[in-house]
Amino acid sequence: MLLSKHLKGYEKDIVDVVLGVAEVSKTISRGFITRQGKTDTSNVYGEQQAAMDKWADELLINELGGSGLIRYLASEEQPELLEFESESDIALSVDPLDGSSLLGVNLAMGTIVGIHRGGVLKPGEEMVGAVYIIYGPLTVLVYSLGDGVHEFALNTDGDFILQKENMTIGSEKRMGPGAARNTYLPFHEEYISKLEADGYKIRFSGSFVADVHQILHKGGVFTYPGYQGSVRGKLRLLFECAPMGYIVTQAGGAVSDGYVDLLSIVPESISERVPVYIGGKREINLIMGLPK
Ligand code: AFP
Repeated sequence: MLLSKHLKGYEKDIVDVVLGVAEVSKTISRGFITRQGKTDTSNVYGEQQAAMDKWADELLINELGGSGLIRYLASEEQPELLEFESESDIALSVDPLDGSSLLGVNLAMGTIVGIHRGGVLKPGEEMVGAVYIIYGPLTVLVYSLGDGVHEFALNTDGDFILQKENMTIGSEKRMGPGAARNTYLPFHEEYISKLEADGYKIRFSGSFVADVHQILHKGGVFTYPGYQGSVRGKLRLLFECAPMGYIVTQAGGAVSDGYVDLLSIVPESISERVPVYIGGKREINLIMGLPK
């Protein structure tokens, strides 16, 4: 089944945005071969931008912002919220290319899109949906608009074809522990030790979107915790953690900052970082129940 057919029945403005994201992702998937380098600029987090970061960001801004389909776009690669001429109330929070530091080693990376109405400074539980694309051996698109999680793969005709419908998170024991062990806070050290004692195997590539995609399929937990030097961790609430948390929650998993449901957190700024634990309910309940 084609993505466009699977989307029938959802609100047309949302469908048009999901299809627009899908079209931009096809262009991004073809851009890697000629954009392997770094630039001399950094984003607001002080991270050097890859050529692909900036190009993917510009594509999403120009194609979606110029389409009239959206009113606002917040991007990990932009310092401020962008506003466009549009009758729409749709607002997107976007990581144009998560995992771009892996460009040189050809590991999977992806695009993450959170879909909101009226603005982005709202808790993730108020999102109307989320989409992510993984650029790997396959280019896959996963979306949820509040009625299950569904996965598509890009075929040689340039169409996204349904692979899995109503996905539920796996139950294997895999973990992405995050940060550097010598900087762990005591409760995170205890958490990781408990998982290791229970036989969890490490799966951590350096690409949040790809690592979470693996946890969604196989089970377990990904975490990028608060650590000595940054108690708020590294990953961004709006651009990474809330959209992926929305999808994993829709698949029967859960997401937390270690204390509360991450989707209940109201962002104070578009650039807010947050510690993240995302995966099966068992693994998330374990961290939330640990004394801190
Ligand atoms: P890049 O987009 O700069 O590669 O960062 C990726 C990321 O934000 C997230 O996808 C990874 O889980 C995390 O950083 C890895 O961070 P470390 O390099 O500190 O392990």
